[in-house]
Amino acid sequence: ALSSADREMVRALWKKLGDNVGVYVTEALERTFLAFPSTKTYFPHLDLSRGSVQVKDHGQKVGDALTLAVHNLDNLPGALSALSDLHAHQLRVDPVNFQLLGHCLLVTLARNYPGDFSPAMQASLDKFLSLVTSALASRHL
Ligand code: ZNH
Repeated sequence: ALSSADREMVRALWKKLGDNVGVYVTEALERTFLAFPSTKTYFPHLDLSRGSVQVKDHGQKVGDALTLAVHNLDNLPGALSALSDLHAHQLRVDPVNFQLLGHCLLVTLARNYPGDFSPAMQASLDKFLSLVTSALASRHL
C-alpha cells in the first residue's frame, strides 16, 4: 500500500503535470511501441507512427484514467474496475504489458522532470504504477 509520503509525492508530481498528463503518456506510449514492439500488436487498427493523432488521443484517455487513479488512491480497484473488465475480457491485454508501459512512463517523467525525480519520487511513482497495474489486472484469470 502507499504510505502517506508516497501519496504526497504522487499528488505533488501530478499537480505539476497539470494539463500535460496526456502529453507525457503519449510520449510513454511512443517509447513503449519502440522499445517493446510486441505491445503494438494490440493496436492493429491505429496509426502508430510518430506524431500520430490516434496515439495522442489514446494517450489522453490513458492519462485521464491515471489522473482518476491519483484522485482515488484509497480505492484503486474500485476506480479502475470498469477498465479492468475492459482490458481482461474485451481487449485481452496480457498484464505484462502494463508493466512495460509503466516502465516507459517512469523514464518519460524522469526525462521531463529531472529536478523532481529523486530516488524517493521514483520509488513512490513505481509503487503507484504497480498498484494501478494490479487493479487493472485484477479481472485477468
Ligand atoms: Zn489500455 C483502451 C487505460 C494500459 C491496450 N486503455 C484504453 C482506454 C483507457 C485505457 C482509459 C480507453 C477506454 C475507452 O475508450 O472506454 N490502459 C489504460 C491504462 C493503462 C493501460 C490506465 C495502464 C496504466 N492498454 C494498456 C496496455 C495495453 C492497452 C499496456 C496494450 C499494450 N487499451 C488498450 C487497447 C485499447 C485500450 C487496445 C483500445 C484502443 C482503441 O481505441 O481501440
